[in-house]
Parts: sequence; C-alpha cells; structure tokens
Amino acid sequence: MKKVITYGTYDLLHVGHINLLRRARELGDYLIVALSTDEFNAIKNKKAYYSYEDRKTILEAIRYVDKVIPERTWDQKIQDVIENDIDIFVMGDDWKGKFDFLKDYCEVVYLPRTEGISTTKIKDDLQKRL
Ligand code: C2G
Repeated sequence: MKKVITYGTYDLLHVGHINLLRRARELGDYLIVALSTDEFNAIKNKKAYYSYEDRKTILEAIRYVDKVIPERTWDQKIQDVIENDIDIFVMGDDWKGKFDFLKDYCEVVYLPRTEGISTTKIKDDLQKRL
C-alpha cells in the first residue's frame, strides 16, 4: 500500500484544497492529512475561522482523506514520515523546495496550486460585501 501525507490548515475549505487532496490521494492508496492545530496556526501567524476539531471533522468527511493527525510543530515531518511508513510527501508548489530534506525519507512532490482561490481571498471578498 502506497501511503501519502500532506500538511495544512485547511480552513474555510475550497476547491483549491479539494484539488490538492484529490491529486495527493491519486498518487497512492492512502492519504494522511497532518492538520495544523490552532496553537500551531498561531505560530504560522494564521487565525483559522474553524477550530481544529471542526476542520478535522470536515477533512475526515472527504472521500480522498483516510486519516487526519495533528500538526503541532514545523519539526515533526521526518518523524511523521517514519512513524506512518509514508512513501510520498505532497504539498502545493507555493512550498516548492521547502521540504526537500524529506527526500532522504520519501518521495517529495509539489503540485501546482489552484489559481484564483484562497482562504484569504474568501475572507477579503466577504469583507468587501459588508
Ligand atoms: N492549496 C492549493 N491551491 C490553493 C490553495 C491551497 O493547492 N488555491 C494547497 C496548499 O499549497 C497546501 C494545501 O492546499 O498544500 C493547504 O493549504 P493551507 O491550508 O493554506 O496550508 P498551509 O498554511 O500552507 O500549511 O507544514 C506545512 C504547513 O502546515 C502548510
């Protein structure tokens, strides 16, 4: 069984997230999402609208996602890859090159982002409607 892992906040779920999850899952047979906790989001200077628990519930309902684990630090990826017997690490290409150190442990794939959509854009567009 080829196991894939990807990381993210996945707030205000949109087609960019779904496109990433679908392509990541299609690279193997099993997809784990390491979901940023609310505390880790603070470290990333992100404030998610939905709590970790709600973002986890939403992700677990997606057909492409087999398991959701917490992402608590920048430094857990090597351990996650080893502990979960991961074959492929996947991220959107806004992260291109940033996780190449994982190539010693698994395949590293950066997938093209979906243009024209982001959680930030959603928030900005809604703000303009107020
Ligand atoms: N994404 C995408 N297209 C978009 C928006 C996002 O392909 N239009 C991808 C991102 O490249 C990422 C995933 O969807 O692979 C999740 O995006 P975020 O929730 O913004 O994740 P991020 O904050 O970049 O977290 O340790 C890694 C970090 O936790 C990554």
